[in-house]
This record gives sequence, C-alpha cells and structure tokens, in this order.
Amino acid sequence: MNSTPGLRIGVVGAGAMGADHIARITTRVGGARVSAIIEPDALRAAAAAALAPGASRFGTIEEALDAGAADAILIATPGPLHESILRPVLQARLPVLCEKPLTPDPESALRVVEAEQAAGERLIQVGFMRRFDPQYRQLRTLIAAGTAGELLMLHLVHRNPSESPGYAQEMLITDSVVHELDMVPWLTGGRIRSIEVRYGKRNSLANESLREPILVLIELDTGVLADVEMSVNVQFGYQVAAEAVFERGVARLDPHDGLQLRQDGGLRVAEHRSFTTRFSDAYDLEVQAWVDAAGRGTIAGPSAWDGYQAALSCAAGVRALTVAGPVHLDLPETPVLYASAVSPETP
Ligand code: ISE
Repeated sequence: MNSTPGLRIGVVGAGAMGADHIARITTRVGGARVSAIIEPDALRAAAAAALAPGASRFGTIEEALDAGAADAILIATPGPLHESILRPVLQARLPVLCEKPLTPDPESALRVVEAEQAAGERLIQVGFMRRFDPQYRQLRTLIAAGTAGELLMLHLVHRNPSESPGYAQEMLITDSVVHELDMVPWLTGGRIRSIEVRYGKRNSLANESLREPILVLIELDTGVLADVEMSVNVQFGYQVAAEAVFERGVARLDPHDGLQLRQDGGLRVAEHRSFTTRFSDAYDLEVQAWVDAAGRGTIAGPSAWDGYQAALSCAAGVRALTVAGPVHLDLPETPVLYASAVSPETP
C-alpha cells in the first residue's frame, strides 16, 4: 500500500491515538502518506517517525504549515489543544480530520464553527468514528427503513477496562458519553431534548474523586428514550453494546466479534481490551473516507457543526452530573453552510 505519493498528511500529536493513525495511514489507507509529524515531545516524535519513514518532524503546527509540509491535517492531541491548532489550519484552508471532541466546551466549539464559516467551506471532519462502524450503520439503516416498526427505546452500554490517567468526573460525559451524544441523534434522526444522569453504586476501583458507573438518560424530540450505562473500571475488557427496541422487534449489537470457544466444559469469548481494536475497522473506513473526500475538496463525515452540537449536549450532560432530574437542551437551527449532505456517502 502507499506506493504512490498521494495526499500528504500532517499528523498533530503522536500519543497513542496519533501513533495509531500514523500506522493506519502508512499501512492500511490508500492514496495518502504521512508527510509530517507535529509533536513537541522528542521521544514521542521519534517513535512515531519510525512508523512513517520519510515524514518530516515539526514542533508546532505553524512551522509545518510555513514549510508547506502537508496537504491535509489530522489532529490527535487532547481536546483542549484543538482550537489553537484548528485556527491556523482553517486559515491555510487545508482539510482536517479532528479527533473527538471538536473542542471541550460549546464556546470554543462555536468559535471554531464561526472561523470555518468565515472560510466559507466545510474543511473540518470530526472523528466520531462510530458513524463508520459497519454494525452501527446497519442499525441506522434498519431504523430508517422502519421494517421492524418505529424505534421506541435504545439500551446502550459503554464500558472501559480502566480509567486513563487524569480521568475526571466530567470526562464521563466529555470524553466517553460524547460518543453516544453524537451517535444517538445520528442513528435515530431525532434531536436531543434532555439529558439526565443517575448514579449506580460506586465502583470502589475508581480513583477516589470519581463516582461511577452512571446511567445517562437521553430523551429525543421524537419520543425515543436512550439509556446509557457508562462504566470506566470494569477491568475485564472494553465493551460497547446496544439493544434497539422497535414496535415489532428488537435488534442487538453484541460487544464481541471474536472467536467463541467451547472447550473443557466451558465457553470462552475474547473481549476487546481497547476501543482501538473494537473500532479498528471503523477508524480505517473513517480515515479512508476522509482521504478520498479531501481529494474531491470535501469532507465525508461529521462536520464542525456536529462537533458543536455534541459540545452543547456535553455541557448539558456535565450539568446533569450535579443536578437532580433532566437538564433540557434547546439546540440551535443548522446554519446554511451545514444544511446539506456533503456527498452521497456521508455517514
Ligand atoms: C476514549 O477517549 C474514547 O474516545 C473511546 O472511544 C471511548 O470509548 C472511551 O470511553 C474514551 O475514554
């Protein structure tokens, strides 16, 4: 793969997610190569460079842009750094795939949307990779087709094996449930009307400032109710699962896609250990679609506006962590720039 030069991608951030994307672009994505690694930490940059022979190294996005080292940018830094990286990229009018969240709060997300509107074109695709997962896409098609009747409820499960370092209470929403806050409207075609959080019995394995698991109730303007069990210390593996309740049927997305082995009087099922393996196909499809769309001068997935909506939903979800009852949301109307689908394949 990658024998042709193709789209030159600058990857900003060479932590776990950045390194994962660099390996993906180098070995599994066609029509693109990593031309620049933008990472101030010398050790990380060197480790990442070993994955992408020929890539130049830069300490800042400005240096990479000044050198004309990339045709497109993939941002894989922590969310609080996104706005300051997105601004010069938008000014340079380069296509950008920005890992979730677009930014950590609605105010900064709106500033990014306004900067993109000033540029007059959709340059930003947000990395909500679940929209590219074949199983979620099948479920979305089933919901839209209505062959099992109207969708009534969704039961969702989102379990991490253990907290990442520095994981704080509000990250239950902004880092983890943000996926469901993007996915549920996309999956069902409804808009979020309210969010409520209830607490389960506290997991004693959580760090002492963290109270989890939580149950998040997402109410849509269509009447559909989605509940999400969010746990971040289940120890045994990484799981996402879904059960969709229709008028005349129930559809399930199982957390396992690996081998089931019956042996020695028992059943052994392999668990995923991380979202990078559970969603590896989705990430491949997402990055490939973005690369292909960049070649056509467009994006192929969730837009900056979707990122802003998710930030608004997260802000309500964070409030719901501390208040009793539902927190209501009044999402703004979609501006003209974001009103139409970008291309027929847009998920
Ligand atoms: C992590 O940051 C991700 O984005 C994963 O997809 C999610 O499942 C996990 O809960 C987050 O911590």
